[in-house]
Order: sequence, then C-alpha cells, then structure tokens
Amino acid sequence: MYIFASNVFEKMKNEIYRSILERKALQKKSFAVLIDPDKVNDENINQLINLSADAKVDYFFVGGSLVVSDYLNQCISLIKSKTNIPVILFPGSPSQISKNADALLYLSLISGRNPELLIGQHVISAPFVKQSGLEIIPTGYMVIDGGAPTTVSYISNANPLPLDKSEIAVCTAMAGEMLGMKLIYMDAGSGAIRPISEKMIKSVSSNIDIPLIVGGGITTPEKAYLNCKSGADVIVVGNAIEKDASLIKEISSAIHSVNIPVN
Ligand code: 1GP
Repeated sequence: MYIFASNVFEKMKNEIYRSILERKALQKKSFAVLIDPDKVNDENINQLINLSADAKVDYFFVGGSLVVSDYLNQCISLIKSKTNIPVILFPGSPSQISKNADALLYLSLISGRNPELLIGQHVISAPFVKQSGLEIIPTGYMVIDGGAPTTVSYISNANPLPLDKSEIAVCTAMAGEMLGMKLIYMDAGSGAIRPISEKMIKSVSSNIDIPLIVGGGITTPEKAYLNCKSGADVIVVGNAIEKDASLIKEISSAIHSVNIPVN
C-alpha cells in the first residue's frame, strides 16, 4: 500500500509542457537532441552539450530502447551542470527514470497492440514514477515502419504502423488526443532507413491540436526542415548526431529557420 505525502502532488509541474505549447502557439519549431546514455561518455557528452548550447537546441531527450549502462543519472547531472536546456526523459523502460531530469515523456505505445506497453508497465511503475516528482507528460507514442527492424520495434514486440498508411496514423493520433494524451510522438525508430514521410506528417498534424514530435532516421537539415514545414512541432535527432556532431548546428538552423516568417 503506497501513501503519498501531499507535497508530492504539489511538486507536479507543468513548465516544460507549457513551453512546448507556447512555442507551438507562436509557430516556433523546436529541436530536441537525443542522447542515449549507452552511447556517450564523459568526453563526447561535453562536446554534445557545448555544441547544443551554441546551436540553441531547445530540448535534450535522454533515453534509449535498451539502456545497459548505469550512466543515466550522471549524464543528466552533467547536462544540468553545464546548460539550462531542459532535459526530458524518453525512456525505453520504467527503469530509465532519473529525478535529475526536468520532465518525463510518459509513453503509451498507441500504435501497437502490446498491452504491456499500452498500460501494463505503467501500472507497475506508477508509484515510483509519481514519487519521482518529475513533470509527467502523457505521450501517445507511435512507431512507424522505418524500412528496417529497429531496436524499438524488436523490444516493443508490436508491429509498427505501415509507412504508407497515413489514414491509420491519423486515426491513431486522433484517438490518442481524445484519450487525453498531451503529445503525439511519431518515431520511425533510431537509425531508420526511411524516416517518416512528409505526407504522413502533414495528414497527422492537420488532424490534431496537440504538439507533434517526429523522429527516427532524420539525417539531414533538409529533411528536418521539410518535416517542420509539414507540421512537425519538435524534431528529434540522435543517430546522425552521434556520427557527426557538427550536424547539430546545421539541423538546428534549418529547424529554427522555419520560425522566420517569409514576406
Ligand atoms: C529514436 O526518434 C529517435 O527513437 C531518434 O532517431 O536516432 O534515428 O535520430 P534517430
């Protein structure tokens, strides 16, 4: 039996989600750099943090489908000690919770039919998540077929949504929004061969009011730009940056250039 002190509820915050909503209202596109704690160390994370701060990255997402190292807490503390960029957990499992972060994407895999990832793991971890005091952002997570089996599709044991079935994506996102999700995250999976099409992004974004996050297989500033033009509010890039950190600046400029109204 878990009993919560009232200050646990008081600690629940809304700042990060409010910032995402405000940016959307102002038609400002956001860039989230994804950091997988398994793929960074004290040396390269400093470079990523510095480049991200210089490039005015909007958010850090931290997490991975499979985090096998114990670097999560340390990695977040390091980010927090060096920059004010908000850190949002993007957990592949309930074990990837750190009180050092600012918020948690509370993911329900609404594109799949695996009850464990729709609600099962949430039930088991609910007391722990609530006690963390983190800002919790309920997120409808949709995995789209990226042309290759990715870690997320294997681990989730759920079929990804077919990449050419925009109508299914639209209905899934609409259902997520009506169920009360605060964000929709469409993900082709880390290192996807085919990132999500602009057609699908356009269809989904024009049918929901909540912010839309898009990630998976985005490797160029051009693709990030086109995704934003199609209606994505937040672009997430991980893999490409791990290979070439100089892309942070280029992709950030491309995404933020969408903010400038063309006369
Ligand atoms: C994966 O959306 C993220 O869950 C980012 O994908 O690593 O391919 O950029 P990439």
